[in-house]
Amino acid sequence: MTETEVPEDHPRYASLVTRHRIEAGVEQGITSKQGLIAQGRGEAFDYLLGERTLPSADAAARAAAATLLLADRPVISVNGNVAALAPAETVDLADAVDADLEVNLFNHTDERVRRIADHLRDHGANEVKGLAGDGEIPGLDHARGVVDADGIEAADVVVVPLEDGDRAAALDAMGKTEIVIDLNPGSRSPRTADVPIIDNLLRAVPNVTAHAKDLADARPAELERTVDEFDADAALDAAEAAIREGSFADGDGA
Ligand code: PTJ
Repeated sequence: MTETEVPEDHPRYASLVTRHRIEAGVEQGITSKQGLIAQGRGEAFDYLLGERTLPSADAAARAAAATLLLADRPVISVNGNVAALAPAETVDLADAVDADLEVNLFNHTDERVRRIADHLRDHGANEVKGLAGDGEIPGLDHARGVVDADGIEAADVVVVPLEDGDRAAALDAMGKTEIVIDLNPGSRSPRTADVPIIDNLLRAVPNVTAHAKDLADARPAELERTVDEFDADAALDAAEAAIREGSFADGDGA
């Protein structure tokens, strides 16, 4: 069954389409095999969260939009899962906040960087960084620390969806403001982030874009207030509470 053959009235439609995208990503050489495992882990957390955007995640998405609009050099980091799941949505977000896109991989190969950059261009991106590899994230081994000098290395704000904890910590040590999208509120990366968005990438990316469009004419003082009022610890706590205290009563079974 391909993505277009999944019946839209299937109770697990969104989940099945997501799986197909990740599977296709692996077949196209965009997504790593480990990306399949990451997807499974994400799905489990999404199920526990009720497959919805919590009010705390929506507040985080708004704070993320304000942070990006205030940034001087924002960069959105794209890995193999992000490219497979939400290429057009990620390009739309970059356009809405005037951010650069940079391919940055945990399991780095030049071939996969090139394929992902082409895939993003097929979905409307103009310039995609990550091919120069002339910068570094200090404190990581070479392959995992490779970035572009005029991209992530020079950025003031970085969006790192589905990032691993080590790199999130290393980016934090470089003084970057980090926006992390991750379904697991216990992961080190959202716990390191200035703005953790505990939501499915597929919902979170278009939501940040929608908030950015809504805030496009806001004055800097209003954007700063939106950022200041956001409480990262409270957002993490709210997601953890939703997972621990949720109920399967209305579940449709996976
Ligand atoms: O393409 P590469 O080489 O850069 O590799 C990317 C992956 C994601 C494979 C790599 O960074 C990795 O192994 O990540 P982890 O350590 O498995 O962490 C992935 C995190 O993303 C986990 O906390 C998952 O819960 C979360 N996650 C998975 N799918 C989604 C998600 N969060 C939001 N939306 C999703 N769709």
